[in-house]
Amino acid sequence: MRVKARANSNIALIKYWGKKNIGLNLPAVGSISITLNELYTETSVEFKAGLSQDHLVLNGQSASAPDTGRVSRFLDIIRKRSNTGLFAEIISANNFPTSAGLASSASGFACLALAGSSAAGLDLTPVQLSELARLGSGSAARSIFGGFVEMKKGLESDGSDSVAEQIAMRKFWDLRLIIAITSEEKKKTGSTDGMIVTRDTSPYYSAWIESSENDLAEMRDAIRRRDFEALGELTEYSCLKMHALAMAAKPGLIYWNNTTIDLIHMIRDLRKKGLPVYFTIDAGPQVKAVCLPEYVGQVRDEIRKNPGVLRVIETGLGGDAMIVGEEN
Ligand code: 2P0
Repeated sequence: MRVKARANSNIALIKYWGKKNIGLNLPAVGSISITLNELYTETSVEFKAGLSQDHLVLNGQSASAPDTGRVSRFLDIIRKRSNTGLFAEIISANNFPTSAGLASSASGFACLALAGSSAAGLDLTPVQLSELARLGSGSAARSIFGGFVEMKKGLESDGSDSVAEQIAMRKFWDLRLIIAITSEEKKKTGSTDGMIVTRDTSPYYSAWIESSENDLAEMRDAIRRRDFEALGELTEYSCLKMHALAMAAKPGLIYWNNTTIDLIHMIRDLRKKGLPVYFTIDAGPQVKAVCLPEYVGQVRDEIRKNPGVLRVIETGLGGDAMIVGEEN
């Protein structure tokens, strides 16, 4: 059976950076994200007799060996759990730039976990899907769920409690994100490599780990109270703390370009002028402005004035990963 799924991307408000176990992909810290409605991956998977290897079509093209290898290793987990030896044909597409700091691995592996496990006949619960997705990419565990999501770092050595859970539904609080695309290039250092060099060399790593529980507790509380200012301040704080941590690695990781920095200053200036808007930035140069619905137009117009902004994507909060098609 060919199964097609859709999963939304997400953006962390409290960031994940660092792993305590590379093999099981266990995060060293928990994280809190919002799931994004307008950025998604759609993937269909069919395990087929007669294939001598997995075949991946990514965004309309036969995928590179490294991309196919990462997907194949992930499907090996599904093959083992479902006792199938068949290889698969995987067709996947993002509706946004791949590997440019827009969390394509988050929506990608969440989607592959759902489509792949269903195509293999496994009927997993959302929590089991989250655990499976985590093995593909840490942030993917969060993209199984819609709305406001917390990823737990977990205590078990086998990773069974290192899963995400929804902490509030999308309709609980209508937040908007305006994403400024400042580059469509693939980033130079992927997140996994960046996290390893940070853990091994950044002198701020232990402080990052120690302070994370407090950040998570404060963000949970800000969401519960629907306190936008508290959410925004914490979001910028966690973003800058993560980038400072990574910049202090050897060699230092700099994911930003000039426009990224211009937009940071611009967003803070807008706030001084009374516009409630905050930024966050992942392991890439795109700037994501968080605001309430009534300010979307003003924030978008201001961001567009910067000549380094290639285009802008607006989104609200999205829902759970879901199956969108099945055929025999
Ligand atoms: C996050 N990022 O919390 C953080 C903030 C980027 C910056 O999770 O190695 O692709 O596959 O577990 O999930 C991006 O890293 O890393 C990420 P892996 P992932 O969203």
